[in-house]
Amino acid sequence: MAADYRFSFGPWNIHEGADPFGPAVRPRIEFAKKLAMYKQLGFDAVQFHDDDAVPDLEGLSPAEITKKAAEVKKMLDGEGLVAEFVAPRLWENPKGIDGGYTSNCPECRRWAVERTFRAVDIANALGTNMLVFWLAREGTYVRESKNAIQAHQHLVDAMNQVLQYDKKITIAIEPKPNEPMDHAYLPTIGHALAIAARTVDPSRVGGLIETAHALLAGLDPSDEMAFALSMGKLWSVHLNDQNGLKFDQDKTFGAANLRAAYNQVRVLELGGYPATGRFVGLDVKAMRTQKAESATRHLANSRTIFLALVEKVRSFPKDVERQCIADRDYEALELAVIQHLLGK
Ligand code: XUL
Ligand code: MN
Repeated sequence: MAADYRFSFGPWNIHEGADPFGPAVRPRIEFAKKLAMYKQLGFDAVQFHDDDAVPDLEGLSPAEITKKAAEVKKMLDGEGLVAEFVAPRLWENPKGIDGGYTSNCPECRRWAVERTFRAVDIANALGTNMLVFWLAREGTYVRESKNAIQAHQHLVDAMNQVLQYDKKITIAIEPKPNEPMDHAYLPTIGHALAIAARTVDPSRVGGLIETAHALLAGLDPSDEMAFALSMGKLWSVHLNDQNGLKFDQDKTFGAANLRAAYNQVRVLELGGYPATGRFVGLDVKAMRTQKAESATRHLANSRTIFLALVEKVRSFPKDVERQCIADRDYEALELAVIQHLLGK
C-alpha cells in the first residue's frame, strides 16, 4: 500500500517553534541532519525554497549558485532522495517587501524575475523541472495601493519570462487567499489556472493545492483538488489541516477534520494520483509545545493518517455507495461513510 504513494516535505516543516508572539523553543537542526531523517520518517522527496538549497544566494554569482546546488544534489543522492520542486522565496528579501512580480517598483519586479531565473538554475542542478509559486506578497493590504488589473498582467509577464528562460521548466502555482497579505491575487486554483491559460505555454503551468489554503478561502480542499485533477493540473499537494478561519495553522493532516481529510484522499484515489508519479507533500508544522526529541512526529503521523485513510477509501463498500446513489438516499450514504470511518 505505502508503495502506491510517495511522500515529500520541506526542511521548513522541521522547525524551531518560533511564532509571532515568541521566540524559538527548540534547537535548530542543520540541513544535513534533516536530510538524514527523511527516509526514517517514510519520505522520498525534498521540497526546497531556493535558499533552502543555496543559503545567502543573493551574494553569489549564477555559476556559484549552480555549483552549490550541485553539491546539494550529491547530498540528496547520498540519502537516496530526490528534489520535488524549488520555490523562489521572494517574501523575505527587502526588494520583495511589496510583492515581487506585482510590486509597484519596476526594479523590484525585475529583481523578482531574475531571482526566479536562479531558482530555475537550482531546480536544474537538483534534477527537478518544477518550480512552485506561492505568491506570498503578491496582493495588497490596502486595495488602493495597487492597480489589480495591471498586477495580473505583471504575473503573466513574470511567468512568461520564466517559461521562456527555460523551455523545460514547469510552474505549479500554490494559491492562498490571504496571509501575509490582507488579500492575495490568486486565492484559488480557479484563479491560478485561469492565469496559467494566459501564459505563452499553458501546458507548463499547473497547480499545487494546500488543504489549509483552500479552507482559508472558504472552499472544500477535495473539490479544489478535483477541479485541478479534472484538467490534469494537480501537480502536487500540501496536505495539512486547519481549524476554521484563523491563521494558517498547518496542523497534522486529518487532525481537525477527519471527514474532510478522507475526502481529499478519496479524490486523489478517484483521480489516479499515485499513477501520475507525483508526490504527496505534507506541509505540516509541529506544535510549539512539542519537545525537541519528538518534533518530527507531525510528519510521520500525517503520513500514517493518510495511509489509514487510503485503506478506508479502498475498503468502503462500493455496493452500498451504488445503492444509496441509485435510491438518491444521501442520508444513508452519509451514515455509511461515518460508520465506516468509525470502524463500525
Ligand atoms: C505558505 C506555504 C509555504 C509554501 C512554500 O503558506 O504554504 O510553505 O508551501 O513556500
Ligand atoms: Mn504550502
